Amino acid sequence: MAGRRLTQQQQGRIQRLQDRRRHRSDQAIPEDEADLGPEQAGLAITNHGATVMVEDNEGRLQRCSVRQNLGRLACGDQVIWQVSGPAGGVVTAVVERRSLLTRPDFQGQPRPVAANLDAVVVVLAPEPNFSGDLIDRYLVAIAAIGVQGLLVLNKHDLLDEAALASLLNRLEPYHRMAYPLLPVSSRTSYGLDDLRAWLRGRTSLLAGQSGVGKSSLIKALLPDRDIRIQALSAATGHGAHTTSASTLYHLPGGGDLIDTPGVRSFELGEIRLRDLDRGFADIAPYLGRCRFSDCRHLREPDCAVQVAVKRGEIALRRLDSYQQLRAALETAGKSG
Ligand SMILES: Nc1nc2c(ncn2[C@@H]2O[C@H](COP(=O)(O)OP(=O)(O)O)[C@@H](O)[C@H]2O)c(=O)[nH]1
Ligand SMILES: [Mg+2]
Ligand SMILES: [Zn+2]
Repeated sequence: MAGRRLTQQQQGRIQRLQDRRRHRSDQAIPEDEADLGPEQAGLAITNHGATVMVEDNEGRLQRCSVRQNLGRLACGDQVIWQVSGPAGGVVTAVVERRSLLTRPDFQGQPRPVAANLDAVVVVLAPEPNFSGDLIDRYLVAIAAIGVQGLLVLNKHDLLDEAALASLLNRLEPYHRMAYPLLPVSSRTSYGLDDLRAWLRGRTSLLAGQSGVGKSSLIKALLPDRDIRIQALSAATGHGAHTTSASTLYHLPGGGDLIDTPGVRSFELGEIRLRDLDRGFADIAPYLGRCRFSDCRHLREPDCAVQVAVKRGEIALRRLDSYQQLRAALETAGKSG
């Protein structure tokens, strides 16, 4: 699918190039259009509006402009680029994205942030404490963009056995839904090898409340991040600006980590009512089994969801959270 679309785009471009060459003798052609190098694959590492840093197949950074018709690129985009001069190139095509995280811009329009993600790591900690509702919202948002969710419980070093057991008990509904849960400590490095193993072979980003330790984890996972930032700053000429833009890093043990400073606590965003069930894999199997097709699972007779709660198959807290989110989405008019 992705290949076919790209091929069509490429065919279109080749056709246009040939047309231009035919007219070359009698028409002025912009220099960058006429003298492009061969098409090469690359990976968008970071995006500064008009300029995108593309990593080429040899791992070198190429400063590229972007063809206007491509729209805004996201960090993690796989691109086709062509050398357009001594100092860089131009991105001429974007491979179809397998997933896309967007964030509303100042006009409320969705702006691409991270493309081709495989997973979002939700970082939790005993301090600041987390609410189940917050986790549920993250998981709905994660399910809506079609990527995997991983729960990481950071600051393991602050927990004695009883406190850890109590937190794990609170997280039990997620464990039942087969979300992996990794207790770690960026301070003592406890569990970090397990986290590295999980991240290997995936493109991930870290999300979570302020103060849970995301920056500390990124530091632990990416020992040469500062060197990379310096290289990016030098290559873009944007100086320290790079640190505030979403950036893709290669993890030393394999896998990629996209650092998105602005969206670490991303909220519901583009979520619609129909996304809700995907984020509630514990409740979804019972929906549609109630006596009334428009059952709201409150006090209706023969409600399959309420029966499942009574049997302990659905945690009551999860149903409350589902009802709250549903009401919020209906109020916001996102019933589509
Ligand atoms: N005890 C303990 N503190 C941690 C750990 N990881 C981070 N912290 C502390 O938690 C605070 C917030 O960390 P930070 O990485 O800035 O969190 P962020 O806001 O999610 O990026 C800092 O004071 C860190 O030193 C950990 O594993 N154990
Ligand atoms: Mg931070
Ligand atoms: Zn019902």
